[in-house]
Amino acid sequence: MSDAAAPMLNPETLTVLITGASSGIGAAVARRFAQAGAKVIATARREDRLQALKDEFGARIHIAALDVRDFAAMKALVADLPEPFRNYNVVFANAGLACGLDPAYEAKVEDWDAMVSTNVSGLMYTVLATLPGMVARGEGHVLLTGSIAGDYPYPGGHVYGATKAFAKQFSLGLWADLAGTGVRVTNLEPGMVETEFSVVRFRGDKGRADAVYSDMEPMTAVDIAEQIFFCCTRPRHVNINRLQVMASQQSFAPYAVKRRPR
Ligand code: NDP
Ligand code: 8X3
Repeated sequence: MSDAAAPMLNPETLTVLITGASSGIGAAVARRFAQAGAKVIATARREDRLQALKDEFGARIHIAALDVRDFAAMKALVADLPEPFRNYNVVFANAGLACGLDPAYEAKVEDWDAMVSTNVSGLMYTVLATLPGMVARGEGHVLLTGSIAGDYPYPGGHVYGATKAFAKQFSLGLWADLAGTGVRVTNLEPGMVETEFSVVRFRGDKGRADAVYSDMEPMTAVDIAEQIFFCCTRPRHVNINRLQVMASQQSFAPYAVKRRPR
């Protein structure tokens, strides 16, 4: 037994496949790894945003416009990867969204369907399309973007929180299958991060989105990218199962008590 810490993984040996790379956390993770010399496969629906990444980093980035809700498209992505990107060894399954913050009894079924199809089905499709290759190669890492909302409920969070609870339990189940295969699994569970998340949740209402982060300091996508980078570059005998992070000015809601009117 040695007292010396094992060295971190060399990021230049990593090829990182990212969903939701056009914005926010996914875009910051793409930049973090590309800047460190990794190769990056950047995917999302908005191709112009992906092209901006490609323009910034050139041959180190492969881009593909796709919708994670389309399993055939996910499988085609993996099958058609150009040679330098074929042996990806990190998958960051990150694409996701919240739609609305209305109470459950006023919610729209379209919003619930959008969250389940993206955050649950899209997550499953990403993992199922990418996992066999990494297991066959005996090397890889799957990271899911969960959320504190998967542990702690809040008013209006109903289906969004449930999709993130799925991510947490899914990651634990994956790890039960993957331990010993050389493929690691991490569920990252952030609290408030200022990205386009709230603009999307409030259907483009920028004023309402900005109010979420007013008079406090939320985390940034770059903060989260640093945590992902940390998880991925631990030596191979170390697996971080779950990593939960909050902004320093965020904590848990007190128990709600609905008192009788006097
Ligand atoms: P953004 O809205 O900035 O980014 C979301 C990303 O997901 C975009 O790149 C978007 O790309 C992509 N995306 C959405 N739907 C699809 C789809 N159907 N197919 C492919 N890509 C899709 O928000 P964040 O960066 O904050 O969100 C990233 C993840 O982090 C989400 O899973 C979110 O739930 C989670 N999260 C966010 C927190 C926060 O406070 N911001 C906290 C905890 C978790 P495009 O529209 O181009 O397809
Ligand atoms: C996003 C964080 O607290 O807005 O997953 O649900 S929260």
